[in-house]
Amino acid sequence: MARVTVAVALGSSLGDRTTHLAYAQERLARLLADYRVSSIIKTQPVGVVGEQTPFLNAAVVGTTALSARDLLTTLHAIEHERGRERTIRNAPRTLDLDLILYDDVIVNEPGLVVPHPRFRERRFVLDPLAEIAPELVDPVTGLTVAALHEKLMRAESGEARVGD
Ligand code: PH2
Ligand code: MG
Ligand code: MG
Repeated sequence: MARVTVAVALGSSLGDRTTHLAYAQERLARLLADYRVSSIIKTQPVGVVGEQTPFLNAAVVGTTALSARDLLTTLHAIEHERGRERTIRNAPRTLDLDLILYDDVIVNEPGLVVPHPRFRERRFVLDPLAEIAPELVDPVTGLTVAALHEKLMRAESGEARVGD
């Protein structure tokens, strides 16, 4: 199969967050070619109940010959290597690796939805992704990551443009 460009979002909010992210970045650097990695940012937990430790978030981009399903399986395996336990939704986690974009492919299957359904509303995904891959295109909206990022920043600052 031909190589495709993919974007993965990384998050950690439990345990040694820096080490979990460093481990994931090293694994992904070996898994993907044409590898690009963002800075790590500290973010307030979004959509969680009660007090939680801040997240460390980052994004990586690269190319792969793996299918979306096989890539997702590998991402889950890496999460597992950091002791990720799946309890309740949005529980604190050692490592979360989300497949954000898989080339221009749209998938809606049980357990596999790409582009990630919520990434357009998430600063903790779009800030690091726009840093390394502003040119990537979201096949659902047809907008670039740079445009999605600007749109989200405008929405959060209370501005709106005609047509938005
Ligand atoms: N991930 C979530 C829910 N909320 N908040 C931040 N700041 N960072 C995340 O990675 C994150 C979140 C679900 O995976
Ligand atoms: Mg997630
Ligand atoms: Mg996840």
